[in-house]
Amino acid sequence: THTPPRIVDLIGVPTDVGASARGASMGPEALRVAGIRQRLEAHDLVVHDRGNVSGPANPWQPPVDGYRHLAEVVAWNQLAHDAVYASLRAGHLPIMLGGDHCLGVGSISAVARHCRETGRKLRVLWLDAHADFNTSTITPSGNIHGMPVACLCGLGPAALTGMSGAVPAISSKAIRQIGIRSVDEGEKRLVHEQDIEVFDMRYIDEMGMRHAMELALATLDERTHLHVSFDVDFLDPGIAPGVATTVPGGPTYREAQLCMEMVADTGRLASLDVVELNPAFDLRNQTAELAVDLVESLFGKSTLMRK
Ligand code: Z70
Ligand code: MN
Ligand code: MN
Ligand code: MN
Repeated sequence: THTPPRIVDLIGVPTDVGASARGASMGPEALRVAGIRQRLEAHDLVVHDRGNVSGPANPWQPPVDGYRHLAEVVAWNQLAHDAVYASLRAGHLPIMLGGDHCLGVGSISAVARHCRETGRKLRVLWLDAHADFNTSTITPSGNIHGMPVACLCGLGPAALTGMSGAVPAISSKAIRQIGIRSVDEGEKRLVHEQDIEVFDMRYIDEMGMRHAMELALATLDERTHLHVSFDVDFLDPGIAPGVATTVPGGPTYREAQLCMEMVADTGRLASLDVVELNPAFDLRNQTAELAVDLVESLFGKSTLMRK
């Protein structure tokens, strides 16, 4: 059988307005320098590098009413939403190169809108050390990169919760979180209240990455749009120092590879975020190279055993 070449759009969104430290705005270029385009092309994908969208500067201000830089975060997310939505409408597979993880709101709101319009079921895999489920009243920092999952579930400022055209943008039942190991006190309560399915590091230690991913990827079918939101701080800091918020005890290289390969095996991956890569903390771009290596596995880099 003949399947048309899959077309991937690389969408750079160079911002750090939602982050705790400056530098994630250099993420898109570091991923390009690490060869993301060429590595995807080697897998028979057609890659369009759409360049970077252009948004407001980082004013580096303290929080106002529980949010840092809310206006700038909204502006960048609207740009991300519009670019991701246009890519999906064209039948392409968008890869958003962040940028900090506040951008998950815009990217996944676009995916949610697309799924609503095309009658698809959405599954979101959230690979992260953090649950990103804070709100303005419980956040310890005001940093909006700690809030995107809550916003997508309808908890947050209207300008972010309504971006997909419906509130909530996604059902909390559509989300699976993997690798979680740093959750704030109030945040914990909210994650339980919303009944988010979490495979935290304790779970992965006891049951293994294979079992966690088998459950996280269960009940997908041919109508499922699978979105992966890959926060690079998911990875153990020993292999991935190039993030602002390292949390010890993350997945090893082997565990991360298996995670990505099991996603590839589903054949359902339809959109991707790569966020929180921070070249200001990296060593010789090694974390960018690792992220590209793992993205390659997400798209089915084959081993000897599996074609
Ligand atoms: C903390 C907060 C965070 C990174 C998300 C940290 C949030 N829970 N940090 N992603 N890198 O401030 O809300
Ligand atoms: Mn995150
Ligand atoms: Mn994180
Ligand atoms: Mn290959």
